[in-house]
Amino acid sequence: MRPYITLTLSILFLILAKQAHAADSLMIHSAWIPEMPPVSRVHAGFASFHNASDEDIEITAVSSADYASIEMHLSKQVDDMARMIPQKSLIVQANQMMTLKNGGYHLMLFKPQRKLIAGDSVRLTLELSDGKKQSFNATVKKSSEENNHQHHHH
Ligand SMILES: [Cu+2]
Repeated sequence: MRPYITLTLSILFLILAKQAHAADSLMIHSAWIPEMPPVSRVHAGFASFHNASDEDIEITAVSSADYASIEMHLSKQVDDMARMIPQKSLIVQANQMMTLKNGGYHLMLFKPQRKLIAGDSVRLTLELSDGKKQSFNATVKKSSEENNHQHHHH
């Protein structure tokens, strides 16, 4: 009986340790929201997700107190038309960097709950497929600002 219990506990510990590790393995870099005119009811959100673990990480939902709802989209060219296709989840592959960008995967943030201007910070929360949540800040920036910034790096 006893060796069996020990073995079960060891396995359980390994599983828990692995899950804890997985949740800490998603790093979020340079999250930003292009500043929009105050009348705009929908904003875009961009970031880089770095999965430093050996297992895929699935983002199943995104939320923020600053928006009524948030969707994950993929921009695609369909018959010469630019379409945005809602995604049920985003998968950040093991040991990969996924960069949300214009014309690719991005966040769509609906109905801002307050006036958001360049320099403001928005708290976003990701929900992962294992039930864990991970929060991060996105900075509101003028689009031109970010373009200049990116230009600098190249
Ligand atoms: Cu979209």
